[in-house]
Amino acid sequence: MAQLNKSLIGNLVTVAGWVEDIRDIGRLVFIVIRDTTGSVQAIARGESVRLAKEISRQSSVMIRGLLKESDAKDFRFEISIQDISVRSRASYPLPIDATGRINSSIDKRIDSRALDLRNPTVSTIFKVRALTSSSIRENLSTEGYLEVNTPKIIGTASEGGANLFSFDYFKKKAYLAQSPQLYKEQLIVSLDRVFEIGPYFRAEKSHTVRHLSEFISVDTEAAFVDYEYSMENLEQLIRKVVSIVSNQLRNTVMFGENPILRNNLEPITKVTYKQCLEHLSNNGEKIEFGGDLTDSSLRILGERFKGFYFITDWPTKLKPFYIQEKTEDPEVSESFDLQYGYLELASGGTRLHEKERLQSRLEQKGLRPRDFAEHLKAFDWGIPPHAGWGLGLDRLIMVLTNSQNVREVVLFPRDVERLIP
Ligand code: AMO
Repeated sequence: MAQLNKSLIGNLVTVAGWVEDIRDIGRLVFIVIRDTTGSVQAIARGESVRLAKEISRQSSVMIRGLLKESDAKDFRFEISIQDISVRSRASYPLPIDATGRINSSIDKRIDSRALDLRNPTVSTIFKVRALTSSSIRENLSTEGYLEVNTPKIIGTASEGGANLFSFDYFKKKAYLAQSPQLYKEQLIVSLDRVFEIGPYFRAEKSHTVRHLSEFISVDTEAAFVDYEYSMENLEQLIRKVVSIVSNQLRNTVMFGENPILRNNLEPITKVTYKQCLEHLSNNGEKIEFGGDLTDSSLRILGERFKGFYFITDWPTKLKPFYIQEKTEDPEVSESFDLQYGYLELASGGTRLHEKERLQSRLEQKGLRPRDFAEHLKAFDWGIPPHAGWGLGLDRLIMVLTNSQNVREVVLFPRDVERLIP
């Protein structure tokens, strides 16, 4: 409906869309027609009443009529109908109420996702998602990062660990990539700064509101920098994205309901892992140094540090083999996670770039250096010191749209239970 404007008032216009609502009051029929850009009210009188009464909600129609200014509070314009043609009839009963007035469970909605997207509150989430991706692209490109695409079908486990999907690939065993980690590091031999936005796959049997089997990650890697730079770079990106999204959503319901869009972002606090343990211990949750932060402990931390915060300096043994330890305290690593309340949004760090140290770290982690020979050879080619991060796009969109379940922000989510639609 974006094409309708004041200059067209008094003219015959044609609009196409779906019928969101019909109110039949006898001699008049009010029809609300919507497309992805908005809605308009059309009124059938006289001859067109008979045609209007036959239309079912959610059918696709084309309407021709005279454009007027509307007195109704929800509409700028109305169309006095001269002609209606039904282009595709919606057959009843429909599986869900696409206006969202009658609530359906997230599962039922995803089963009929294409129809669910006719609800403007739902489609707005995906507009935010598209805007977030494009502003991330634009910002990283401006910062000198080159967009790359690394393979998703891989021959060896990317980071070690057991959570990989494997399949037969022309009689060889292949895997779906769990992250672009090894490739993005190898590219640092020559490309200086790279980023990728792509799908990754994790065969984790997690039944939670934040885990998917297929998720989108934004990954960066940069040469001659360390984790302090990486955190700063991620913070700047988050600030830009939040400001772009809040400007765009200023006039929508979603804006009013979301504290991060309404308030100016404070500088993002940094808390070390050790400080987190102290806070947890003061709140009755005792974790020894080296223990992972459990779901319940992250919830306690999320209460203390509202909004975005970094947890830095994780124990080396908790982090993957490629993360560099601190020279002055090798038990602690140059690493960070970006949190939003209890939710982990990103992780990153300074990488090991010396081959011997990488090899011995692989061994310490119980991995075999020879399984990583393809990767390790790049470390003989003068690879610069480097650092980077991986940010879960789906989780960031949860935060930006104030959604409590990651499935809300993914068109066709894949999880332990779901493989269709
Ligand atoms: P990590 O494994 O922490 O780090 O993943 C990075 C971010 O990706 C998101 N994420 C997920 N989102 C939804 N469902 C999942 N199953 C899932 N798994 C991860 C999270 C997480 O913070 N290679 C490192 C990154 C780096 O060091 O550059 C990595 O993959 O938001």
